[in-house]
Amino acid sequence: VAVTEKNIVVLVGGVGGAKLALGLQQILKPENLTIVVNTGDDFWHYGLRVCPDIDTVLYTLSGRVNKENGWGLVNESTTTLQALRDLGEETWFLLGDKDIATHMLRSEMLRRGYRLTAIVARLARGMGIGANIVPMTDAPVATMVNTDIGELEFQEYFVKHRWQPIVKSLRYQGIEDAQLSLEVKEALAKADVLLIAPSNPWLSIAPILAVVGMKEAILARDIPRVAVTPIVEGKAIKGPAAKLMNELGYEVSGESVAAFYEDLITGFVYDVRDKDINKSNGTKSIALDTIMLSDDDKARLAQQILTWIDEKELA
Ligand code: FO1
Repeated sequence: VAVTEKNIVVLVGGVGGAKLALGLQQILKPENLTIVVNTGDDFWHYGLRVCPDIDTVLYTLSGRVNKENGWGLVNESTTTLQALRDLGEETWFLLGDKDIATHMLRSEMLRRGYRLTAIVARLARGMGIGANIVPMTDAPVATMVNTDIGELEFQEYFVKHRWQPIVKSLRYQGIEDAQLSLEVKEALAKADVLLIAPSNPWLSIAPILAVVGMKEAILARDIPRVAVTPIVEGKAIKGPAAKLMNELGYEVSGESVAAFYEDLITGFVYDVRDKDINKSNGTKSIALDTIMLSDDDKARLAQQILTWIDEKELA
């Protein structure tokens, strides 16, 4: 089978993960691509359920994303937010007017008893996306960040405090009740390749892997399982990955990320800029240009990864 006929499942967080998902969308048939998204960043805000990573994927794959930020909608207005400010609210979390419509529809459907998986499918259809976007679980999970100024909800840590507090530890509240959905189970059962996007291993991928039965369902499959580094030359492309690794006591490098995934992966994609990669841990690796600026870069990287997997048969 040509690589583009294979079923690909990719685990993603926010901006970096959505970029690789867009690359994959460009080279795969929609029915062959399933994107499993972190929901640990989700929270209630002004009565609305906000799912930042899911929306980043939805907006990116539908061509609606604000490319400067990597999240939120393009051509957005903030009249509602200004009205909240006029009422004396702090409004540290930037909600655009059109973005609010997404949260309204989602919150209303949740109140009517729909599962998050069905809601995301509804939103994806509404945005004309053919690929399968599935939340990691239907249960509410909240990434809680234990810092030097106390325990913070994820968006308080990330947005309100601009990821400046020093992180001591993380926990995923509600994870013990988070089951695998039928949709995630089915996608993993028929996957020919599993990819882990260049998302934050601790903030984005670890919550996905912590869903009850997720690791087992992945390891049950004798398929290539390949992670892409979010660290290039000791730095994160975007966000707090490098700062967080340092605070949690890891060396900030692709090798550290490969070691973090060691039990799970059969292959690892480093960045070409990191020349002296240590391949001693037995995982097969390749160095590619992992920095995705243009849409062509995203398709190119996706194609290079799948071609490498095809040639190496990394199972
Ligand atoms: N990130 C920010 O840094 N500041 C914001 O005000 C902000 C608002 C926001 C609204 C909707 C949405 O879907 C995402 C938003 N993000 C914002 C991104 C969000 O914090 C994500 O969780 C991060 O990108 C981490 O994945």
